[in-house]
Amino acid sequence: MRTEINFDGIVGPSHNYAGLSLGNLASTRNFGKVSAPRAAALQGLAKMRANLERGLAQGFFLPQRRPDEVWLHQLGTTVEAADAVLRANSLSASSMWAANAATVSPAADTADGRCHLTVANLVTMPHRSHEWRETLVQLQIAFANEAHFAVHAPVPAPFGDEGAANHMRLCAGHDTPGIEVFVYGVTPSTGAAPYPARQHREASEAVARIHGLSPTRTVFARQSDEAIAAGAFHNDVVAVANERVLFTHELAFADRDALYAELRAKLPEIEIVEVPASEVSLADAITSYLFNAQLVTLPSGEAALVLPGEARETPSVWRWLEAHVAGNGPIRHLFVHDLRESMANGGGPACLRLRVVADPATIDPRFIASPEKLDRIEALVARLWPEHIAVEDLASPALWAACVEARSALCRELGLEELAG
Ligand code: SUG
Repeated sequence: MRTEINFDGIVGPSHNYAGLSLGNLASTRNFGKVSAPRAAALQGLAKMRANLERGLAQGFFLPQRRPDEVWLHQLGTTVEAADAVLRANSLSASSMWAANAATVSPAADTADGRCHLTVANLVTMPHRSHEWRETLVQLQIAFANEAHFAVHAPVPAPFGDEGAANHMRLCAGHDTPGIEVFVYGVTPSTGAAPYPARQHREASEAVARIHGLSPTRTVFARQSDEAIAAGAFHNDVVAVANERVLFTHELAFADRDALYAELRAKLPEIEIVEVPASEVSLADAITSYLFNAQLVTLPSGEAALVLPGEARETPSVWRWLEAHVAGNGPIRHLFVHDLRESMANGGGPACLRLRVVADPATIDPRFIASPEKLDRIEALVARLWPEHIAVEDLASPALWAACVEARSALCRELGLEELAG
């Protein structure tokens, strides 16, 4: 049976705070902080385990090989010879944020009745621009069954594509035809743009064509400049959708009235849950990652939000959530997780996962989680992931070797030797 599966990126052993993501306020603010890769990975695994226990289907992607020596070689250098910035760019564990791995259109939406996945090129940020190669390899293994899946290489530069983080799907049920909403940003042509718009309309349009989506069920919406300037470097920092529910901040979109009208025309049963700026400011929405929650449908049919601890610690946000759940709103349950390590780099619960609607039996089982498999991954992480990394450690050959070995050991543990090299 086709169901929604959340694939979480396992946090890699090189997780660190090198402050590489301009426009991502957490990344900039936490530059130079000592990271805790082992705790980071365990926090992510605990979220996966809890979602499994909630009756949700769960998969994972493996961390990528870091330092990325293939990329450094393409740049005519090595990890030893590279300057500190380039070296940090080769060492980021940013592939943990699986919402940026690809854009996924379920089989019910596409012309050929297969689930289509286009790997994101992530060209805007140097440290993320080299993720696509290994992502493509993993997706080609996980979704090799061509009767059910089509995995596409990234759209070419210069059109920036950041994947599912800027894509929402609204539908009556996960396996029924949906409305796919592609959200793009525009860097203003005049004046100083504080931050880059990372998702380009041209890339979104290309993905929609490649996936064979029906134009009548596809929507392109512009992100508000205000949201980008406030630190919403991806739309999933200010809006999230699941089935009939669009949960959004009032200031997420450039023309919200036109967007809501279009969505209501295409899916009359839509429920738009809008949080007004007068109750939760954009700044609070962004520091708390209220909208970067995973909005999921529990086996009971009720909707739940899987939130980061920061949401409970932000008074305006927690007040709004408690009032919503106490009232008649569509979100019935709140689950809070400590994801502090990923959050400090601007990655919340929803950043860490890629949603795929499919029959789990059609996917390579090595990427599917079970409690027993999570036990084994946790034990290996507890043994091999560095406890701490300071920015100065990024120059340490011993750290590079430890990161490569830890990741290879995980690949072998999961029977994915072909990724271990
Ligand atoms: O691309 N952070 C990521 C966070 C991605 C969050 N994903 C979603 N919103 N879906 C980014 O900005 C920080 C890395 C560093 O500074 O080393 C970073 O890449």
